[in-house]
Amino acid sequence: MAATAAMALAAALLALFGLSRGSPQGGLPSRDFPPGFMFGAATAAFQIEGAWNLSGKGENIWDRWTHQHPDWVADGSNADVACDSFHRFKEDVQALVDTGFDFYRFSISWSRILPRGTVDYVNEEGLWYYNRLLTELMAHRITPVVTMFHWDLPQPLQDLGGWPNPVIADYFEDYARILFRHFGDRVKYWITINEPASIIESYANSRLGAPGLDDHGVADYQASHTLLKAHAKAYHLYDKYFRKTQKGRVSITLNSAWLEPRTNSQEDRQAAERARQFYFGYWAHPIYSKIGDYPAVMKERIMRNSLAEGRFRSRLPEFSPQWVKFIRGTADFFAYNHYTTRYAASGTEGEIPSLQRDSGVIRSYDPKWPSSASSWLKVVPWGLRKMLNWIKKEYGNLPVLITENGFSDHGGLHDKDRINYFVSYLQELLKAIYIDKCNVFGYTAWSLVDNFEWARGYTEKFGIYQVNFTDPNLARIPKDSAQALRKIIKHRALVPNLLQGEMPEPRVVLVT
Ligand code: GOI
Repeated sequence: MAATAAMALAAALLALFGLSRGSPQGGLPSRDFPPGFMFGAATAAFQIEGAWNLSGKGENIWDRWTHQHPDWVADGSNADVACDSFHRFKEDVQALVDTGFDFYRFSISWSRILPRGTVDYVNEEGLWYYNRLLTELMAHRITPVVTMFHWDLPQPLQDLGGWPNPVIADYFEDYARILFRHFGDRVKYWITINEPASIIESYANSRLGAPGLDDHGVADYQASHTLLKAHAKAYHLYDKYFRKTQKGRVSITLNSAWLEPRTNSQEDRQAAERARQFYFGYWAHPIYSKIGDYPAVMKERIMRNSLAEGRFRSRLPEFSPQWVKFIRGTADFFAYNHYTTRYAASGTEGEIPSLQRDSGVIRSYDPKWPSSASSWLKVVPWGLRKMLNWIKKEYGNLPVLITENGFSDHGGLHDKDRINYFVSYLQELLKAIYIDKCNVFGYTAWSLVDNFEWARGYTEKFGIYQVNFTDPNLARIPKDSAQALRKIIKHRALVPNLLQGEMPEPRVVLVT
C-alpha cells in the first residue's frame, strides 16, 4: 500500500519533470536543466584586471605579496598586467556573449575604488571602470553577479593587521555601502566575500598567498571571526537602506571539498562529519543553521586543545549572543564553490596549533581519482551531488547558486579533460536536482579566461577561453570547452556528443 503510493508519487514527480520528452539518459531522469536555470562564468579582479597601479588604484595585499616574494609564485610571475581586463573588458564580455552565458560573476577591486581602503577617498576612475563594465553587460543582457571581496585587501588595511583586526568589519561595511550606492541600481546579485576558508589559509601558511603569515591556529581563527561580522554588517546594511529600492539578493560564497570517509569505520565516518564542520560548517553554521554560532564540535575541541596548551581561553574567539543573532540568517541564497573531494580519516596531523590539528582529521586522496594540473584538484563528480545533499540536510533547502566549478590543465585549445569535467559534474548536478530535489538555480564555470592563478602564477589554466600571456594582444580564444558549454547553454540540456567525436566514445562515466 505504502509502496504503491510512493510509486504513484514518484511517477507523478517524474511526469512533472518532463520525462515525457524522452527516455532516461545514462541513469539521468532528464538531461534538461529546469526552466529558469542560469549559466554563468566567473573571474576575479586580481586574477584578470592588471593595471595594478594605474588610474588611481591603490596597492593591495596580493600586489605586495607577489612583488615582495616572486620566489613564492610558481613561475615568479605577478598580476601587474594579467589579462589586462582593465583595458580589455569588452573582449571578456564578447566571450560571454559568444558562449551564451546568462550571467557574469566578477569581483570588484577594493583598492581600485578605495585606494586607501577607507571611504575618505573614493577613486572616480575606479567607479568609472566598473560602470563601463556594467554598461557593457547590460547592453548584452548579461546579468552581473558581483563579488565585493575576492581576497585583494587594500594594503593600508593589512598594515592595521588585516582581517584579525575587528575594525576591518566596519571598513568592509563602508566599502559595501559605496558599492550598493553606486552599482546597486544594476546589480541584483551580491556576493560579499569569496571563500573565507581560502582567505584564512594565507594567515596560517605564508606560502599559500597574501598576506603571508604563519600564524596558524590563532590569526586564521581571528580573521574568520571578523570576516563573518563583516559579511553580516554588509547584509544588514543592504536590508536597512537598499533592499527596498534595489530589490537584490545578497549572499557569501563558501567553498569546500566533499569530505568522504576514508573507510567505513565509525571513527572515519565521524571524522568526515567533523571535517565537514571544521572546513565548511565553520562559516555555514553561523549563517545558515537554526541556532547560529560556530559548530559545537569546533568550540569543544579548540577549547580543549587551547587549555592543554596552557592558554586561559580558546583560540577560537567567541560570539556574544547578540553577534550570533546578528550573523544568523544573513543570506538570501546559498552561494557555493565546488571543485573536488577528499577522504577524511580520524587521526592527528598538522602543526601545533592549527585548524588542521584541532580538527583531528587526516585528509587524503584516492590515487584512482583522475588528476588535473592542480595537485589539490581531483576529478570526483559524485562529490558534488553528495555535498549538495549534505547542504540541504544540514541547512534546509535554500536556493543554491554554484558560484564556481572548474578544472585546470597546462594549456591548449583541445581541452577534452575540461569538457569531461564539466559534463560529468553537470550530470551529477542534474541528479541532485531531479532525484534528490536539491534546490540549485544556477551554475558558474570557473573560469571565463585563463588568468593569474594566485601562487601558481600562470602555470595552471582554468579558462574556457585561452589567453596567451606572451601575445601583446592577449587575445581571448575559445577552447573546445567553450564550444561544449555553448551547446549545453543553447539547448539548456546535456546534449549528447559534447566531446565532438574527438574521442571514440564520450568518456563520461556515470558513478552511481
Ligand atoms: C577557487 O578556490 C578560487 O575562488 C579562485 O580564485 C581560483 O582561481 C580557483 O579556486 C582555482 O584555484 C593539496 C600547504 C595540494 C601548501 C592540498 C597547504 C595543495 C599547499 C592543501 C593545503 C591548496 C578554490 C590551495 C579553493 C585553496 C586550492 C582553496 C583550492 C594549496 C593542499 C596546502 C594544497 C597547500 N587551495 N582553493 N595546498
